[in-house]
Amino acid sequence: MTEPRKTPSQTGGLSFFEDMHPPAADFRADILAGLSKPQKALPPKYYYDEEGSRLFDAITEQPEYYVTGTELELMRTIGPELRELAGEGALVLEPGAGSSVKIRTLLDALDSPSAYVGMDISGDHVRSACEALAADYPSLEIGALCHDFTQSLDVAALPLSAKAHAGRRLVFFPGSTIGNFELIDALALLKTLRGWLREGDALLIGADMRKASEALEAAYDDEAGVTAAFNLNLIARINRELDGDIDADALQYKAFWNPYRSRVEMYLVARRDMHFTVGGERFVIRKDETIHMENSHKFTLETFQDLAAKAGLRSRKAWVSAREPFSIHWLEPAGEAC
Ligand code: AVJ
Repeated sequence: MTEPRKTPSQTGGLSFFEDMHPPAADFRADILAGLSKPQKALPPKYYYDEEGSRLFDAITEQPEYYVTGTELELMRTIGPELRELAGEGALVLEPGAGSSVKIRTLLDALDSPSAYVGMDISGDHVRSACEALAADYPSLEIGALCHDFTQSLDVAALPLSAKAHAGRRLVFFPGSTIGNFELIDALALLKTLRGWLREGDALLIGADMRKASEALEAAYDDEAGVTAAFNLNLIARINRELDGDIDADALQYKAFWNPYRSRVEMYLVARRDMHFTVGGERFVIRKDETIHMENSHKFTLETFQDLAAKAGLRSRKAWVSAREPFSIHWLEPAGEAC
């Protein structure tokens, strides 16, 4: 069931807010399942509680974490080309919309975009982010959707104006978020996004690139310890919300570049044998055993384009930043996904 449409005055400047009721995440079940695996692993989507979101923003300001600044600078550089490729009156759709400056950079570059639709699994989050955007872009048609980007989406059914529906659809997926998925899941996600596109529409997506292991390991284990704190915050959240007693001081954050899988892997390593309880269940971690926290895959232009091609997306244009290599791809639907 979808919520009834709200008038703009009720939605703080938004044309609409709709709750597509994404399947509720089960924090307890997911954490207990992760801790019960032979290789303990915690799902990274749970990083982003209030403190976690604050810590992630702080990561993007660390000198070693080149990802956010590099992508933003590249977006600014290619603005005129994006304007050309998108044409007039594009409908911009952003899965996993945050409160980021990247979307503003894109909207500023485009030639009178017809509408923007932000989507996020957290309804409150996407609603306030889109309301803030609406305050800055009062003449732009803006909608917010509580939606899980791994679900399909009928774009034609969104309550947008005829003008917006007539525009070229431009799906914006920045940040190299695609790199946090296992390749098989990244492929599935690209296929899902491909499903939102018609002939002539496009996916604009950021993908971080392979580079020297020193730069990668520094980016994911900054001097100031913010990335370590970001990881340990999930342990604090588990202790707080699931009545856990994990001794966070006995866990050491460790990030390393795995060249064979072309990804940075992030772990918490036990400094000693640990016995703990979470959600009423008992667990043991031996000294030097790890909890796998996250992966961040790094691509070359070819490996990313090959992945996109498998999802039925053809590369129209790709740009690489001048300093730390980061790529932005303009992909268009090509035949069928395999
Ligand atoms: C979510 C893709 C933006 O992998 O670079 C950063 C997540 N984790 N530092 C990344 C992350 C630790 C980040 N992105």
